[in-house]
Amino acid sequence: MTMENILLTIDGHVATITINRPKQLNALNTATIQELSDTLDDLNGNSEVRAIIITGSGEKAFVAGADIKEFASFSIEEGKRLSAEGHNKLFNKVENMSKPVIAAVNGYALGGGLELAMSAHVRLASDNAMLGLPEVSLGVIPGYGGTQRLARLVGMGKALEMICTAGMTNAGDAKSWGLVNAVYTQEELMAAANKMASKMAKQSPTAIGFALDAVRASVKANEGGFQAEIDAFGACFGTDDFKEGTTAFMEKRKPEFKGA
Ligand code: DAK
Repeated sequence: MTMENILLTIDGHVATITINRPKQLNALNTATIQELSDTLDDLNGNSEVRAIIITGSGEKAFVAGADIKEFASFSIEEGKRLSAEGHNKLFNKVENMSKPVIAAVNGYALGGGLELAMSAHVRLASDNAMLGLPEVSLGVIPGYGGTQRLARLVGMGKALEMICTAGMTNAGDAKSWGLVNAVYTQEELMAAANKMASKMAKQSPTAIGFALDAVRASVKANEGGFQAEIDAFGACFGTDDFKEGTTAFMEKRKPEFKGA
């Protein structure tokens, strides 16, 4: 498989996927989502791999969100379809992996980037990381599971604060809220992620697979929320606010929302 947007290394039992679009702050376009999806399928079927790390290229960003320049032109139907597809292709796939996935959050984790990190089983962050769901500043809502997974991790109050202000939180606050497990310097982050992954890889892969299933079962009852998110996300694509939010981003100005 030729991959233009991600790098894959396998060292012993640990695989590391690096999203590699540093000039776009590793923003997720459809090609990158597809490459991640295919790679995760391969790794899930590779019994030599027992733990997976996902990180971003460079020192500035893990992933600064979905690629705004790409999704700005989507219609309501495309928005809904791509949201549902994205859930299955990437975000649910990460959460449902049979081996543990660690997100090494090495900088901005915004929108789809934070949603990707929240789909992982463990999040470690560098001390320069900034995390947030800025979607409402673009006239859209988190469409890749963020409305569901953020509330699970930090509780409804903090989740609604983060979603409704579109604000970013730093790594220290994110740790105190339970959004990330631990914070390291940029230099220490990958060593810490590898150390944790290696420790996981020494345990019984069968037992870990069952443990992941059991922990996931605790949230399966609430999956209706994901469909509600997909429907609401699609509806945003038909609004003037969405056009204004994405156009303002591309024109590098503040949006003026009319609420329509
Ligand atoms: N998409 C595309 N390009 C991006 C990007 C993004 N999300 N984030 C950054 N870039 C690009 C910038 O446009 C810039 O490109 P050039 O102008 O150099 O060509 C380059 O990366 C460097 O960014 P900046 O010059 O802005 O760097 P700064 O250090 O000044 O600022 C920043 C860093 C992270 C604060 C800023 O770049 C920023 O605010 N980025 C956008 C953050 C954001 O709003 N992300 C999107 C959240 S919404 C969907 C489902 C879900 C979603 C979408 C669709 N479907 C199913 C269709 C989810 C949506 C989101 O993720």
